[in-house]
Amino acid sequence: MAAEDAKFIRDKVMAHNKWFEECIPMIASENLMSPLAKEMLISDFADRYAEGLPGKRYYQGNIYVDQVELKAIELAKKVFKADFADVRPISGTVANMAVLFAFANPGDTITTCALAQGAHISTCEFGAFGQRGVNSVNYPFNVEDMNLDVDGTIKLLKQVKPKIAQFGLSVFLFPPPLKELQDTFNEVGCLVWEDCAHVLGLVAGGQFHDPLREGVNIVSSSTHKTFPGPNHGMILGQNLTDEQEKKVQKAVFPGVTSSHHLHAMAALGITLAEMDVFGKEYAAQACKNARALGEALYELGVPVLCPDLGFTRSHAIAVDVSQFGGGKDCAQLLEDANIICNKNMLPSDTSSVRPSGLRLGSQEMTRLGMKESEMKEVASLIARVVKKKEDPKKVKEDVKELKKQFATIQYCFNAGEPAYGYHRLVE
Ligand code: DSN
Repeated sequence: MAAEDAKFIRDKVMAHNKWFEECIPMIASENLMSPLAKEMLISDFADRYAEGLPGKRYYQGNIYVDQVELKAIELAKKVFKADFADVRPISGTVANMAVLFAFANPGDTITTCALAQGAHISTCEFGAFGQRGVNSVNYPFNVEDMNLDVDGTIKLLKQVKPKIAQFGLSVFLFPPPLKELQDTFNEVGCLVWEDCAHVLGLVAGGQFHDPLREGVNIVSSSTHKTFPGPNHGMILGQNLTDEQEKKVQKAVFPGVTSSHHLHAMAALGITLAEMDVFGKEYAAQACKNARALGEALYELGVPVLCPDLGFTRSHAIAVDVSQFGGGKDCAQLLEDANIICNKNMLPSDTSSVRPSGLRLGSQEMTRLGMKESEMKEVASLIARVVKKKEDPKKVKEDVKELKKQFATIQYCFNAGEPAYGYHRLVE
């Protein structure tokens, strides 16, 4: 019966909520929204349409939607010190597609990072880039530093003269060497684009790097990874011509969206306002926590990449668990212990199904108030499962105990409210 089916779905969602309340989530691409931002998702904005730009819509009923969107654009420009912002893309990949539609034609060459080195799937041959028909050429990568080989990249850029030099990773441990490449960008005359999805919250808080001050013209992003907003997207611009800005706006609508998920756009606006106030403290702590997690795991005998470079400058670390059964098995054992992470390819891997790594992110537990000392406790729980092969069920009880102490959300206007559960619209 349909009612039973609906009940089934609701019960499963409730069970998921309860489970995550008892978990330590460490997936580097997820986060928790603030109560105020989450409230926007159940507002009437969720039921409405808006196409086009504020003041130039194709639907009536957008009086307040326009005001919210203009405020969100203003906040995005302020937080990222950007000349231009478009808050309508409904995801990071949709933002990437809009940039492609705006600036790349089939047959154009774009230089990108390679999938095996941690690039996002949308930049691959079989992803949005390939499907747009662009010719992607990968930068040489220095596995020791988990970063681009600067000399090789300069050589490549001069050789292939790309229309666009694109950057950004999903295992984003260190900032790309943009300053070192600046002269070459100028010589080649390419547009510089960075997909900042993983590090957007760090950039907002003045950590990791400052792409728009380092020669990047276009930032595309999702808004729910280190940036603790809704599942949504955004495009920022710097030093673009009016014509280029219009191209982006046209690519977003009607290129790759019609209406743009107004409730998520409002939640993005709230998160921008919160990051304007709390972003600096949150981003600094997320980076300190990731480094502390890396250090603690390393000391416990669990290999973490780049020990000589302090493991990471972002929220993420890459862990080599090849000697403990590989990423697939270790991620499953950790899930059995209520520690949620994902298996990940390391540069030497050829299989994405059975890779040797794990990717761990500190950002969500940072939002819940964990500091460096708790990262040591988390590292110890991970090592008990992965290295010592303790029964995950036993470790799970200790995970639950630790998580109980971190049940409220921080770095937002309603700090201290429960992180899980309902957020109703009330006066
Ligand atoms: N696939 C996501 C990640 O986890 O990195 C990014 O879209």
